[in-house]
Amino acid sequence: MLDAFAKVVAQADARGEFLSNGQLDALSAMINEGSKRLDVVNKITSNASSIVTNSARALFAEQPQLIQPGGNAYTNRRMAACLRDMEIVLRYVSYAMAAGDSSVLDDRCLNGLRETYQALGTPGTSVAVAIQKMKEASIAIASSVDGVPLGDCSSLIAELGSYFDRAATAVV
Ligand code: PEB
Repeated sequence: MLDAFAKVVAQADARGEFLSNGQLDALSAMINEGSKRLDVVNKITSNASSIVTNSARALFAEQPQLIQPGGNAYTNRRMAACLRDMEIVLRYVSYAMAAGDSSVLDDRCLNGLRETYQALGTPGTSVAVAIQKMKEASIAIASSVDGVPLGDCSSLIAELGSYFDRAATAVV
């Protein structure tokens, strides 16, 4: 598990080189946007349950067969497992956002997840739709103004989106 700093150190060390100017510039940009980054993490963290439930509701409205007899989210047990899975993915995306690096998401959540869903008979494409809905909800919340003057958050929002895309791609 790496963060943005440990990642560039590992990359430079693998080549036996000092950190490059490009690497230093990227770390410096990361430090300059540090408070915004933590704000994004905080907004997701404090709205996690509504992000999960609203996204699940939207998924089941689009794909009602999932909650009908024979569907993979039919019965309370499977519904609970589904909501739990969505929360796990959102939690690891929030960790990746905090770390500025996807390795925690990759190693501890996505590694082997496609195969797990195949073995369970859980439709990965539906999980990907659920993740996409959490992406939209999280970006809407992270970019909301709340009466506070909003600076340019475009690169942080793009980065946040990329972690969700990574998760969605990993399950299909
Ligand atoms: C991954 N999900 C399920 C299981 C596992 C995971 C390992 C099997 C064991 C269990 O039920 O607990 N666990 C989960 C995860 C990590 C982990 C992400 C990462 C660290 O440790 N069903 C649907 C939807 C979708 C869904 C499409 C969006 O119809 C999910 C939610 N996951 C789902 C369901 C089950 C499951 C298990 C329904 C139960 C399947 C079953 O037992 O038949």
